[in-house]
Amino acid sequence: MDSPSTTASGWIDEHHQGVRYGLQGRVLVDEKSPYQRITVIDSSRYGKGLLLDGCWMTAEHQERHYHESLVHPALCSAAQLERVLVIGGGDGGTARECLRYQDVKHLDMVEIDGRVVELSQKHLPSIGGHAWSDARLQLNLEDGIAWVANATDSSYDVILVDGSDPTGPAEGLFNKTFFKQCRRILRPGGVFATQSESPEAFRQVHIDTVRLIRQIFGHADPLYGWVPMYPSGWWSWTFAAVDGPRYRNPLPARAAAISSGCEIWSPRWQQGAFQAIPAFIERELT
Ligand code: SPD
Repeated sequence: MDSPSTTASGWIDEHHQGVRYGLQGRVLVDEKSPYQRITVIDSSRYGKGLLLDGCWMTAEHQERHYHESLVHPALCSAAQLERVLVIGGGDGGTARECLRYQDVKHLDMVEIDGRVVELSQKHLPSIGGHAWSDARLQLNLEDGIAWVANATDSSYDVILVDGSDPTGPAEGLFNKTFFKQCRRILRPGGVFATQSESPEAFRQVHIDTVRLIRQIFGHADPLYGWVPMYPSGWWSWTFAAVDGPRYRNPLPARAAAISSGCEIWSPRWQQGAFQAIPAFIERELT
């Protein structure tokens, strides 16, 4: 379990492949849960933030880059939104964005580490926002891999995987068995999405993840954006559906209801973000 490195001059850094990604600030909490090391910090630039096993997860004033990119292409395009599943996402940001859609009737959040939820609610309450008190949210402190394996066929309209990097507790969220189970429990007309790492800092993991999801669902495409605090700052999310690339086309009525409350996502931004596939990745995927 890695801690972020901290310096006497107040820098908190994630180290990745010989590069440091850091914020100036101070550590508020640094503890071990049964699953991982959890660190909560307060930074001058992005407010309070969360690291797991020494890797940046989120921060108050930067989280929208990540959460809007993961949620809105999926929720604006699935045929129905009645039942949504979020695997991971213990800071609450993904659930918060999902619950902006009135058509969502029930959201299962399955987070393995209850301590991440507790510390996020205490120190980063703006990230989960109203989601924590929304009656449609059911918080399940369980293993997401077991949850999808045990779920009924065709039981969710949207499945979002908001895990950490593929080491430690999130490792099993990147393999064939897991993606096959997700396909099995997705309803017809449904959309699956997962964070799929950086095309620069996790190049091979990214390529392998997109290939595998495409093989299992039939249709899958990566969308590219930025999360400046993550390794390289360049990030991706991969969307999949069985009945065609429906995630590329936001339904106008849903998009209109959501866009004005977004900082990053809009139908226009989404179109560009799917198009912005770097040439070296496109060659690998064709
Ligand atoms: N390298 C960081 C990948 C983290 C993805 N999950 C972030 C959690 C935000 N809800």
